[in-house]
Amino acid sequence: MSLTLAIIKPDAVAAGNAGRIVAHLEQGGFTLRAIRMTRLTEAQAGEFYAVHRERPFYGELVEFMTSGPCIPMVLEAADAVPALREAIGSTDPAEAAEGTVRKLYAESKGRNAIHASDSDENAAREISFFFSESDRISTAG
Ligand code: FUP
Repeated sequence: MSLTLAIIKPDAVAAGNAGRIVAHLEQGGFTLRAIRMTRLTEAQAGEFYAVHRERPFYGELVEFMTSGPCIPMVLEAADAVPALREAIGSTDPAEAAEGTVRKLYAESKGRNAIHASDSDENAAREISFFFSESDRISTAG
């Protein structure tokens, strides 16, 4: 088993889809290990998405991610990183496969409902960005 980070983004929280997205992921085989609601500051969103700093959509991305509360969570599954990437679907919901979170709940490429770590290395960095070791509850046993 391994861990990954998901964030239910401000569009999905505002639309009242957070519970449905958590249920969808749980039904898809992911176990919740930590979850909280937060509103990112501009500095936090900028740091989280630092890798995109030079991209043309960076300003819009930071503005969107700070526009309202979001829900970061730690999910556990076998090969959690690729499994969650598959479950959320393509960045652009128009290209996302049927049954994926983005196909079901995303509005557009920018307002796309959910974030998921794209590598084990980034998952470790992103989990520590939002959670401390003691926030991650083992649900086994
Ligand atoms: P993803 O890993 O699928 O979330 O996609 P990327 O890492 O490529 O992009 C990170 C975020 O930047 C996306 F979730 C939304 C935003 N983005 C845009 O707003 N426009 C783009 O053309 C590409 C990404």
